[in-house]
Amino acid sequence: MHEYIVESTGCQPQLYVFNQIFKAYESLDYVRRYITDSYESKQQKTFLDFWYSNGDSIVYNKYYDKECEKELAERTLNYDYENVIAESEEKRKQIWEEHYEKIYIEQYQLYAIIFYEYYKHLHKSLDEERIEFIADKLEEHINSCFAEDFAQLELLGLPTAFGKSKSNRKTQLQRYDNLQQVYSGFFSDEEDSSSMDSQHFQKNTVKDLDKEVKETSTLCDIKEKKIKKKRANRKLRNVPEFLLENKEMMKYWRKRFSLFSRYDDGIRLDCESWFSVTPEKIAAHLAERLSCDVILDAFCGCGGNAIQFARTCKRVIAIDIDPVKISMAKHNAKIYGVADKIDFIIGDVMHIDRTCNFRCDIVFLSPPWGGPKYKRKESYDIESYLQPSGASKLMEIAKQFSENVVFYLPRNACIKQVVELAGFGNRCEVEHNYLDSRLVAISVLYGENILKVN
Ligand code: MGP
Ligand code: SAH
Repeated sequence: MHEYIVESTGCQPQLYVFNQIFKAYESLDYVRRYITDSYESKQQKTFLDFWYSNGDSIVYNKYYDKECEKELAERTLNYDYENVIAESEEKRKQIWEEHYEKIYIEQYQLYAIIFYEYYKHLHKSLDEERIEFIADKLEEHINSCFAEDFAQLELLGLPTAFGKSKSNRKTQLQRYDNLQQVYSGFFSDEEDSSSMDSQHFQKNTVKDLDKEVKETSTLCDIKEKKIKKKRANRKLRNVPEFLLENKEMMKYWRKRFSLFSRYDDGIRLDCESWFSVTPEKIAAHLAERLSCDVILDAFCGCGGNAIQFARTCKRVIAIDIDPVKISMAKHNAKIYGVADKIDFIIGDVMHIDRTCNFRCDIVFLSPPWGGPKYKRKESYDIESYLQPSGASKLMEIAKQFSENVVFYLPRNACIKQVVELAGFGNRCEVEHNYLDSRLVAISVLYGENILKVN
């Protein structure tokens, strides 16, 4: 196991994706080498990757004037291309110069929390499951390696459970007021500090940001309750009856636009789909990642994944056992204008007609997890709890159609089982999908052709 890859989108809710490659039955030495790498340098490296690939979109998303954009687009229609392009570039440059440092610091603060959560999750899941290759002595070693890093973060006041229940929250958050503070003493890793300098942030360009940053440090302001959540008095209109009847289900209604950005255009969902659908940003990210000619979405439900796959793949085969879901999926796909790229099939994945003999590039599996109660288990057993059968059986079926298989699984899935599912000596890539600071689910990629790191 090694290698982090991180991705994100630049607007709310922000998607963070951390990837980790694992090899089934890896040697002890290999793991030891991995865990002795410092937390700080990993955090710094992945943050920089994140910033270099997303920083500009985050800055522009926040500051690029929508009106100005509209006006420029109109002028493009009037064939004023050259001036429009020059003006637009000038404007972007100006926005970047004015705001990037402030946004950098804000993003750094958020990122540090999310990465910390991710790291804790990763270690906990490896540790708790006592993955075969981690012997008792190694466990001690992990603790001693990371105790210092974690203690340092605790000292900085970074909350350990941001976004979760109140009782878990720490009340204080370190405010970094300028780039020097962000880096002073926090990152001791020489190699990484030098790469920082060489790439972007020459210290002599750092301005005094005191006032400016304090005003815009959103995270701190939320924590200090200066920013109040606006949603309190919103009326509940057009809420489906079955959601109103069940308090637990109302949280899914509140995040309906995160599930489908075009929810208000008439998206249809039944009860099971409300809690099972893959949020649009995660589905879109997976679709980008798995772009290919033909993809099989074997448990398509109301179409959360299938719709996004249709945007990046030439053809989608979408199967579900429930005819109601298939009809909703068709309807929803029409709203997104992609229905003609999807072949909808009502059928039981466990009994696909073996004579139909089709192949596809990738098989995507997001089976039922047993309802929202899946999270009551400390560690989710993917061989016993997944429906309609255990992960190994599902993998066996999927492999009839392609060597490349992707599972969408609960965030508390037993990592030992997840890795072993790759088969002896094979690799898999575990993606942790966060929306803002919440770990929503993990996606696991099997098959050398679709792994990111070769
Ligand atoms: P969740 O844990 O029920 O929501 O589902 P949330 O808000 O993270 O819960 P909380 O208790 O932390 O507040 C999280 C995500 O998991 C959903 O958006 C779905 O994408 C996915 N999901 C949940 N369930 C129960 C299923 C399921 O049975 N099958 C599939 N394929 N996905 C599911
Ligand atoms: N990824 C989907 C949600 C899938 S929920 C989305 O984003 O919208 C899991 C789905 O699996 C449910 O819709 C359920 O009807 C379907 N299902 C359960 N057993 C099945 C089986 N044996 N064959 C095919 N589909 C099945």
